[in-house]
Amino acid sequence: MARTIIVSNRLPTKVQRTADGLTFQPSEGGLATGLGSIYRADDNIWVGWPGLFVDNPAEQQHVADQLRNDSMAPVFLTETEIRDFYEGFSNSTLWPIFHYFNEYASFEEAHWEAYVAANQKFCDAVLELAGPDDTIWVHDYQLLLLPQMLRRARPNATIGFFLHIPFPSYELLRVLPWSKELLEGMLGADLIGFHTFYYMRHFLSAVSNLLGLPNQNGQIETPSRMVLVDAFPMGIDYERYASAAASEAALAHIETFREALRGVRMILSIDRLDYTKGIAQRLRAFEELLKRYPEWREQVSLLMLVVPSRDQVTQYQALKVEVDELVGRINAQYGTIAWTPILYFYRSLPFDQLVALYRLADVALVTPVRDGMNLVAKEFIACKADQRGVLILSERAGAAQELSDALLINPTATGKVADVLHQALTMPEEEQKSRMSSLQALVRQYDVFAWTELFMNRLAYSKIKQLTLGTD
Ligand code: GDG
Repeated sequence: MARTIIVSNRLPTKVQRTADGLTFQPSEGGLATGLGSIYRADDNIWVGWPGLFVDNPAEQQHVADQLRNDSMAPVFLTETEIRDFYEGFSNSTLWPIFHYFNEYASFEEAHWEAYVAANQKFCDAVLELAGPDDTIWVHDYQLLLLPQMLRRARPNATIGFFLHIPFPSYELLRVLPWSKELLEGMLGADLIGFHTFYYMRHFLSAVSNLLGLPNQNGQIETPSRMVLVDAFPMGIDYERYASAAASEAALAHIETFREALRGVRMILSIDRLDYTKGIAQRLRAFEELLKRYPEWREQVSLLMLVVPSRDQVTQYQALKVEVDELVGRINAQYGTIAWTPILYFYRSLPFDQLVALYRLADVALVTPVRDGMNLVAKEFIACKADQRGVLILSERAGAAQELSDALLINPTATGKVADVLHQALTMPEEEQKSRMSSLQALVRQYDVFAWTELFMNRLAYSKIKQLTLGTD
């Protein structure tokens, strides 16, 4: 029977080393939930790195055995691969370039070589499991070369690829010395998916400019095959967030948080510590709110949850220092004995506390300078049981293409964001509810299950099309 094999850099299980040995915890990411129904069904499997360095063969065997019970197969990365492939080419070359931070990018030949070798390692792991008729769905920027590698080994396989981050304009992409190889790598797939129409357009123009391959309505004819390109905006598991936010556990947390806030309104911000998320811009906008609208002093706090991320990469360390300093300065300048302007947490919170914060917040302030989609914005919407609350969203997040009833802002326009914050805090309840109900209808309908189904159906269709065109 034909199977589906999901491949991503990280597995949907977090393996961690503790004093008591290795622990295995399901990851709560949207991808894991959305694809859960696929990889756990039949003989399907998810291939990826378990997220930590394991070199002892007995320990590797133990990890593999544990994961196999939950339909996963590990790819073990060496310390050099973690440094050069993951922290190096993936997070210090591709991530900054694809998010328009070209001044942050490094261009190391050794990192590129490690990237090619690591993609080959993932390829070998998939080939060990995949039969010639299996469907393979590859995810994200760490594995751009994998579709082509798989295609060479399995010419008839059905291969899908989805990019979770933006695809940059041709002018940015061409900065990369390896841009052609990366595009060719992606073109090994039958179907290539992006979050938005704009990313798709950038990709198509790069393929045309760099490889000389034109397209017709998102269909690229390569010398050997037809490749389909399309936009699939990713959704969330809406019901999971909505029901968790209405649960007893969440309500108990909300009560505790509400008491601690003592009537002070709350603006919420949640993200990984990443320079793409506009955290410093957000802090400056909140400071500007306190400056321009002094009536909000002692009346509103910014609750900022920042989840540690990629702390081995230099720019992330520098950003941590910048954010710490900004928070310290603003709190020192405006804080009083009774009120702390910014409640700042550098850690991740358990799921039921997270949804309690979403439900309690008056405003969600989502200000990335670039973001493929941004699921936080959608999760906030799903948690708003009483439809009160306002979403302020950067127009540079993929999510802004869909969530037009949010208050859309340019994150670098500090003064304007402060004005929009004031607008959100004073928005009549009726308007809040009418905006929120249309946002909810949209996020509920296009959830992560709909997204998965749409992609898989289109992938199956792309294969049928290949066969009827006889280009296979
Ligand atoms: C990439 C793209 C795209 C955060 N803090 C806690 C916590 N989270 C969860 C959120 C959300 C997830 O992390 C973050 O997802 P985002 O989509 O906002 O951002 P990235 O991590 O950058 O994801 C992005 C995404 O891929 C999917 O394609 O949308 O553009 O960059 O689910 O809830 N979860 C818990 N505690 C926390 O403290 N439990």
